[in-house]
Amino acid sequence: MLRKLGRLRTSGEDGGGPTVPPGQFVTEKFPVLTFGPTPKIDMSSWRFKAFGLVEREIDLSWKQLMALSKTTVDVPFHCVTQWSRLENTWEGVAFAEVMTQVLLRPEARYAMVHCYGGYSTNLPLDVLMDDDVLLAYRHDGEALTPEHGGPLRLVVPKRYGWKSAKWVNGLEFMAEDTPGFWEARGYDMRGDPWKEERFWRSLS
Ligand SMILES: Nc1nc2c(c(=O)[nH]1)N[C@H]1C(S)=C(S)[C@@H](COP(=O)(O)O)O[C@H]1N2
Ligand SMILES: [Mo]
Repeated sequence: MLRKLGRLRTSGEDGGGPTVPPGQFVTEKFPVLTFGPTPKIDMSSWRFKAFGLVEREIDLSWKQLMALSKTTVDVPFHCVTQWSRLENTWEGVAFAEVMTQVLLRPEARYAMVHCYGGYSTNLPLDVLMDDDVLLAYRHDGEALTPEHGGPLRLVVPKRYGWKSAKWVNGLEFMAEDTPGFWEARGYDMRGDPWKEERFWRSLS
């Protein structure tokens, strides 16, 4: 059940400002939003690659990724279809921690996040390096289910949900901002929920 948020947190509660971006409804549920089927992923052949504008490509196994240090963040999740789930605890590896394994070429400014199943989304590196961005494998104390992006998904709390790519398997580093799956189909290149950067043209 989606309920309209008629309540803005007052300054007494957390220092002021609304907790929900404009045009969003709050839900306690966790809807599944996927274009197409949930991909079947075999963990023995699972890989995470970094390529494009890197000095050397990397190709990590699950074990290698899990050897990196872990982090937990408590953050909201805002889908462009207007639901916001305000309290989410994600556990995983900080994006910045993954980047300790990658030596970028100086021209790299953006990343295309690639996924099992063929989905992709583009983000600037400065957004990805924020300390609340992670590659998550747990949500609210449970292993991330396949529908929600297990074994591993990106979480970018300060952008609409379509940027939080599920079933991530690679990062492609780029000099120019290039549209991903939804961005090529009318979604905004940036997708900041506080600025309501939803679509760059009306979707048919
Ligand atoms: N690989 C992949 N990642 C994806 C999507 C998708 O279709 N495929 N949908 C996006 C959208 S639009 C949203 S709102 C969130 C939803 O995540 P959830 O299904 O865990 O709620 O996943 C995003 N990541
Ligand atoms: Mo979404």
